[in-house]
Formats: sequence, structure tokens, C-alpha cells
Amino acid sequence: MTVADELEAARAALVMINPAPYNAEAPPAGLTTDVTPTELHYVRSNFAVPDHDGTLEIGGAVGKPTTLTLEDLRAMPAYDRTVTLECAGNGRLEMRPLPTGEPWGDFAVSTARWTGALLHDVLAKVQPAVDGVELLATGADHGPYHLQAVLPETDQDDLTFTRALPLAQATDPDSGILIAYEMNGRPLGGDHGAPFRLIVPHWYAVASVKWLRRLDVLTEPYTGEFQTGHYIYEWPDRPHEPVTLMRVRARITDPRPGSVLTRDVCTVRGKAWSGTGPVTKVEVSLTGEGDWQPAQLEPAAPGDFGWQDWRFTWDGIGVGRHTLRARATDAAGNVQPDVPPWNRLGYGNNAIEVIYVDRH
Ligand SMILES: Nc1nc2c(c(=O)[nH]1)N[C@H]1C(S)=C(S)[C@@H](COP(=O)(O)O)O[C@H]1N2
Ligand SMILES: [Mo]
Repeated sequence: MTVADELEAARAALVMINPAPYNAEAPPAGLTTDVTPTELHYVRSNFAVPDHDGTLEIGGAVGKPTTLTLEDLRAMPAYDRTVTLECAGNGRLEMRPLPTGEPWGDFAVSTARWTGALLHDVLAKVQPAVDGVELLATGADHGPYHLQAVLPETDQDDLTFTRALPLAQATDPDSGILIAYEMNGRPLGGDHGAPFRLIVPHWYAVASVKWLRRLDVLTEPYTGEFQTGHYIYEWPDRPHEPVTLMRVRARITDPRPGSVLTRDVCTVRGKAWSGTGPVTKVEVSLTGEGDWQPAQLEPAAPGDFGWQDWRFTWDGIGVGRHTLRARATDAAGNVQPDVPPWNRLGYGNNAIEVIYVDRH
């Protein structure tokens, strides 16, 4: 198979929203299992899938600059992590007024089992400088960025995908960050960052740089387009903030919105996740206000960074139209809002989902 044929086959089951660069949502089935099958995992890329020479250069403010190959990474202790990735632009389509940016519905979120070397172990080899503050990750992808750039100094003819993390987080073994070379037990595919990528649990997925080419320890905070231009909450009424941890959110996966129920009992099912602490509570409401009823929530497994399953037995369903809402709370006490937190670029919509179903 040619590279183009492989990409076409890998994309067949997704809901395409932009052919070039290729961006696609998961189909609804992608949210129904603990791990999303690879062919149903959403794809978000700012540029075309790049060529990659198979090496990772690590430099900047380090004692021992190093170049690693895929074989070198595979020779290190391997870690498996089940991680939910959500695009910060997920849910943008529901914001009013409509923000600029890719028109994501609610399916730019998926969960995979990633295998790779621990970023902490890789950085230990290069000896980051004591005055290092951030770790800059550079992807192999680049291309024109006309009309989209927020920062005036951005090279709009040929921009490269670069994004920095706090160095303290990058070197912390407990943050769980991987340089992943396998997704669901198979080598990474072209759309998901082959041959290796960062996987940063709990953060909106922009931090999980694909097609990783370079890591550089910086002694000053990074200010590139994807750090301080895009992926910034531009609040209308308060200072701008960077997009970091995923906001708490629940999705209803069953019944599907608008479906017709023919019985008076139904198991409502869904998923819930949060970057700011394990989800501790999911509640369901069958009316427009009040009366939140507890759903059964799968407990968060320690060391697991994937979404949690929830279910609710709904019985005595009368004939007619019914509304359903699901609301998640996390261990830090964050609760989903009714109204999406509007910001100019349309990030971080974690508003409570509202669906309706008809009972015939
Ligand atoms: N090199 C590179 N890495 C990237 C991106 C990109 O455009 N280029 N997009 C980021 C964004 S915004 C998201 S949401 C995730 C999507 O990862 P996925 O396509 O594997 O689902 O990749 C992140 N990593
Ligand atoms: Mo994203």
C-alpha cells in the first residue's frame, strides 16, 4: 500500500470536517467503549501529514545534547497509558456567536492506549539546565498559515507546529507524559503522529505534539503562534489565559439524540472525563431545571487517564418528548456550566449536554 492508500483506509470510518489539512471527528461509536478503536479516533492536524526522518533531537539548555531513534526509544522501559485526548476546540459549533476556527461538533474526543518511553526518563539522559523553564516540542509538520495567524510576527508562508510545556511538568515522572510510538498496540499511523509523539495526560490535546522532531529546553517562556496566539482563551471581560487542562465534561452516548424509544424503560449511558481531577459524580436531569439524579459512575482507576463510564436506569417513560441532561463534577469541585464559556477562538466548551428523545 502507498502512504496515500494507507491514509485513505485509516480515514474511512471517520466524520471528515476538512480534507486538507485532514481533520475529522469520531463517529458516535467511538465514544461507546473504554478504548476507542484506532480507526474511530478523531484526527486534528494544523498541516499536512509530514515526512519524518525517524530521529528525535534533544538540545537547547541541556548538558548532553542527544539524538535518539525509534529503536533507542523502544530500548527504554516501556509504559502503557490509557489516555483521553480532547481537542480544545471540541464543541465549538455550539458556541454563540459562532467563534472562528474548525467547526467541531462534540466528537473531537477519543481514548486510546498509548505505549512509549516516559518523557522523564528521556530528559534524564540529557541533563536539563537548572535555569530551564520550559520544554519546547517541535513537530515535523509545517506549511502555510495565511489568514489564521493571531500574532503579527508569525511566518504565514511556512509555519512549523511547536508547543512548549513547563519543564517541571515535563520532568515529573508522575505527570505520566510519554513519547509514544504505539497506539492500541500498533505502531502510530500517519494521522496520529508516526513514528512518535508526545502524549500529555489531562491536558487539552494540543500539548500532545505529533510527529515529534525536536525537544529543546528553554530558559525563557515560549511565545510562538500555537502558544500565545492560538490555544489561548480570549475572554471578553477578563485577562486572556492559556489553554491547559481539560475541563470536566460528561457525554451521553445512549440513547442517541432524537431517537425514538418504544419501551417505558431505558438505560442511559455515557462517558465523563476531566483534566482537573478524577470525575467523582455524574447526575442526570429529565427536566429543564432542578431534580438532578445520581448516575452510577465507574470509579477512576489509579494511574489511568481515560474517561469513566456512567449509566442511569430511566423507567416509567411516558409517551411524548423528553429532555435529558448529564452533568459531571470532579474531585477538585469543578462542575459543568449550563452555558458554554464563550471566548473568541471557541475553546473549552464543557457546557452540560442537552438531548431530547421521543417515546412512541
Ligand atoms: N505536530 C503536531 N502535533 C499536534 C497537532 C498538529 O497540528 N501538529 N495538533 C494538536 C491538536 S490541536 C490535537 S487536538 C491533537 C490531535 O491528536 P490526534 O490527531 O491524534 O487525535 O494533536 C495535537 N498535536
Ligand atoms: Mo486540538
